[in-house]
Amino acid sequence: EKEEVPTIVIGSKPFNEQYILAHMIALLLENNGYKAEVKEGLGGTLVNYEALKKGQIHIYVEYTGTAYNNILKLDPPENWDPDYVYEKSKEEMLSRDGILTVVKLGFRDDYAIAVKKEFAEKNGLQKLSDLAPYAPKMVLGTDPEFATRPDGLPRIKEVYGFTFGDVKQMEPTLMYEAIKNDQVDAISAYTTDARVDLFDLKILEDDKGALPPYDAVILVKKDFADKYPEIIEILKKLEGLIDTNTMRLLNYKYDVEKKDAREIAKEFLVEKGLIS
Ligand code: PBE
Repeated sequence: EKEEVPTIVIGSKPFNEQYILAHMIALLLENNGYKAEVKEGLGGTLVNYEALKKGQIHIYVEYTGTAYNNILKLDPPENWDPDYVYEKSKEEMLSRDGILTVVKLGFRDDYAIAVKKEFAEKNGLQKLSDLAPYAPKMVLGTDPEFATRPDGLPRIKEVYGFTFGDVKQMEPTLMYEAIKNDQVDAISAYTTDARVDLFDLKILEDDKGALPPYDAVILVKKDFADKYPEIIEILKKLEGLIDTNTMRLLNYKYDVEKKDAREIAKEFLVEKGLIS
């Protein structure tokens, strides 16, 4: 083990891929002789970001649209160009907070409003605009952030002009069961979650382009990166390695097959030849 380097602490938000990816980073570092510790479900977006700024954690996985809107509070551009959102958030996190975007993992995990397929078919719903006459009578199930984030419900209200009759906030993983069991009528689904298809949900097309793209990126504090350049080189092995379908499959193993996040991460890295 590399004695001079402190234990590398990896934060995560409280959901499937965040656990899997945090363990993936930890395993990769451990395989290279470092000590690593995963904080599973440390908190939401701002808890992880603040902890990173303060040096309480060293690494976590964030999403470009989340950084742009929720962390940096930047105004939405005319059109959401994923490259622009990536570049702009990368630049601003670095200049404002000394946070480095080191790797784009290769997948997007977007927010999307989903309803039951059955409900969509019965009412001829294809896109978010179609929901306007129904929403005031519907209950939306969301994660703890979507209802208040500028890129969440407030943005939908602003662009589409409707709101839901009621909003129930819950842990992300519970949204899918909640709609399956008719406890809510729509959810703020994550597009990498396997349960969208498995539970016969329909994602309503964001026809007015309200919501941003969310490319997954690894964030590290710049002073830490400068001090330990080898760690950055190791993290770069994850660049573009996980496409959206792959992430959905890994999440399936966690949520449906009930496998351990660390095991899922390990299998994946072994299969890719990145750890032995
Ligand atoms: N997301 C979409 C959110 C939750 C779902 C992954 C971009 C986030 O963690 O910011």
